[in-house]
Amino acid sequence: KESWAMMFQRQHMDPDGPSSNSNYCNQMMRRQLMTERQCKPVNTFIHEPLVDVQAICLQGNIICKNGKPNCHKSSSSMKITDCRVKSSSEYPFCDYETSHKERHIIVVCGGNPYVPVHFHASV
Ligand code: UMF
Repeated sequence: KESWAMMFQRQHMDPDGPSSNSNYCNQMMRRQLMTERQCKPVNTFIHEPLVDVQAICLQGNIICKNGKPNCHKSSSSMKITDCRVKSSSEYPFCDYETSHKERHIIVVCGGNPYVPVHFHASV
């Protein structure tokens, strides 16, 4: 069974990316199985080494939007790509807008070892 930590890696880690084309999100959202039951509306891929993303769980502890204390903000900005489904997209033909950014990211950490389990936001 897929753990929360594995699910985070599948949905949010692309350390070797992004491939330079504007179809990035259309390809990656499908390849990483986020278009199976519906088109997942918003999803961020992180283009940094996994160890650097895991280290965020040891950095700045902040309160999450839901009031829980286990959100962590990266001390440095990270290369990310935001995928947002277009309003014209119609399942099963999921069509995404691709935007490459450099932002601090906020992840939710959990488990033992204490690792990223959800992507919360970029700021
Ligand atoms: N989400 C992102 O990937 N990036 C954002 O900037 C904002 C949101 O909050 C619900 C879902 O929205 C999260 O799913 C996250 F993937 C996405 O599976 P997750 O990580 O909890």
